[in-house]
Amino acid sequence: MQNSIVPAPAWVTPAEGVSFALTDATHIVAPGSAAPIGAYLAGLLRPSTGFPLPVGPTAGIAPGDTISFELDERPQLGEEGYELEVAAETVVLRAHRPAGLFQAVQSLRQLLPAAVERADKQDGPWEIPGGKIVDQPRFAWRGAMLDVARHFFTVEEVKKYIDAIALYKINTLHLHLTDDQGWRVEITSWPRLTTEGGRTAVGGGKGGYYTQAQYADLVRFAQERFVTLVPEVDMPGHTNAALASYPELNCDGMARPPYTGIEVGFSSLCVDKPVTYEFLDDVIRELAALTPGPYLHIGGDEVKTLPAPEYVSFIERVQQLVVKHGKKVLGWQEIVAATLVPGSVTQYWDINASSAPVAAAAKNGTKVVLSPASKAYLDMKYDKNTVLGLQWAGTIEVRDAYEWEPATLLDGVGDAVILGVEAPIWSETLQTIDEVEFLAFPRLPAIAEIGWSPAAARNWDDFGSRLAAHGPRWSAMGVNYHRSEQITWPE
Ligand code: NGO
Repeated sequence: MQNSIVPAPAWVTPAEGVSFALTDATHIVAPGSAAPIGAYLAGLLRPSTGFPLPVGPTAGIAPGDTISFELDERPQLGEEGYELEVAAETVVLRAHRPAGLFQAVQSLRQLLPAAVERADKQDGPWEIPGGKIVDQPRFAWRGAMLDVARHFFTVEEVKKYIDAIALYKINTLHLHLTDDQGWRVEITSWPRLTTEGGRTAVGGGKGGYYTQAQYADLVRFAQERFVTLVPEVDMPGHTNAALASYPELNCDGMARPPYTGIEVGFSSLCVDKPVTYEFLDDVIRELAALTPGPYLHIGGDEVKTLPAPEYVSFIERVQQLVVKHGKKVLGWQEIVAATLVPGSVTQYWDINASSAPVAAAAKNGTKVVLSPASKAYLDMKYDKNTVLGLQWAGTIEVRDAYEWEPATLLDGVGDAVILGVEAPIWSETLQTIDEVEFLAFPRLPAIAEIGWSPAAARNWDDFGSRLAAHGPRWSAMGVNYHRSEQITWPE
C-alpha cells in the first residue's frame, strides 16, 4: 500500500500486487450508526466517479465489490482509532466509535486518485492499493482556529474550511467570534452586539455576523464531520466591538467609537461594574446553549490596561459563569495567572512570554493546547516575500511548521498534560477564504500530522514527498494553496 496519507497512519502493511477497484457495481454497507458515514462517503465519491454507490445496512446477495463499515466491540481503538483493510473484492473500515469510521474514510479518500475530489465526472480507473492500516491519534485535540472577527467569513466559507480540515483528521474548529473590530455571533438578549458591533471589520469593511440559526447550522455541519466547534468570546480585552455597542459596558458610560485598525491590548470591559457580569452571564448562557462540545473559550489574552489583580479576579469570576452554564473553561495562556477550576484548559501561544506559569498551571492539573506562534500561527508569512500575513513571530515555512515536537517544546509540559495542538489563523490581513486557504495549505497538514501521528513515524523527507501528492488534490477540491519551494509538486 504505497500511500501519501497525511497525517501518517500509525501502522501500514501493504499487500503487494493487490488492489480494489471502485466500479459501478460497488455497494457501500453501513449498518446502524455507521449509516450517515456511509452516506457521507457515497456523497464524496459519486460526483467524480459517476457511480451509483448505493448505501445499505447489508451486503445483500452479492457480498463482493463492497465497502463495508463495521463498528466493533474492541475498545482498544479508542474514540477515533480505526482499521482499514483493502483487499481485491472488499474494503473494510472498522472502528470502535463512529468518529473512528469517519477518520478511516479520510484515509480511504486519500488512497484514491486526486481526481476523485472533483465535482464533475472524471475518467477512472478508481483503484485503491491493497493492504491494512491500523491507526489512532496521538493527541485528542487537533485543532484549527479561524478569526472571523477581524474579517468576517460567511457560513458557506466556513463550511468549505471545515471540509478541508476534516480531510486531515482535524477534529476541532475554534472560532474567534469577537474582537475589537467586530462581534460575529447573535446574542438575542444583547442585540446591538451584532446589529452595531457586527458592522465593522479591519480596514472599514462591511463586517457581518451569524444569526443563532446560522451558527446552529454550522455546528451541525461540523458535527457531521466529527469536528467540534469551540466558540471564543474574547474578554476582558479585545472587546471594543461590545464597548461600541453598549455605552453601559464602559466605566465612563460612554460608547467607544468603532475600531478598524490592527492594534491590540487597548480595550477592556469595565471589571468593577455589576452590569459587566450580567452581560457575560447572558452571553455565556446563550453560547453554551448553542454549543454541544464541552468547552467555551473566554480569550483572556493581551489586556494591557488592567492591573494584574483585577485581571485575575475577573477571570476567576467569569470561569464560575462558564461552569454555571455547564461548560469547561478554555483560555489563552494569560489566564493561568488566575486559579483555574479543575478541568480547565489553557492555550499556549506567546513565544515572547515566559512559559513557566503555564508549566506551573499544568502541574496543578490544567491541560494545555499548544499553538506556539512561531510554529503553529498560520497567519505568519511563509517568507519575507509572502504578501499576506503577519510577521511578529517570524516567518514559517512548511518545514518550520512540521519540525517541532510538542512534548519537548516547553519545560514542564510533557505528553501527559498536553491535550493537543492547534493551528490558528488570525485574519487581520485576510479578506477571503481563498486567502485563508493560501496560508493554511500546506502548513495545516503539517500541524495535523504533529497532532495525530506517533512521534517516531514523523520525518520531514517522508512528509514532504507525501505532501506533494496533495497539491493536485487541493486543486481538484478548489482549495487554494501555497506552492512552497520546499516541496516537489507533481504538476
Ligand atoms: C496574538 C493576538 C491576536 C492577533 C494575533 C496575530 C493572540 C492570542 N492574541 O495572538 O489578537 O490577531 O496574535 O498573530
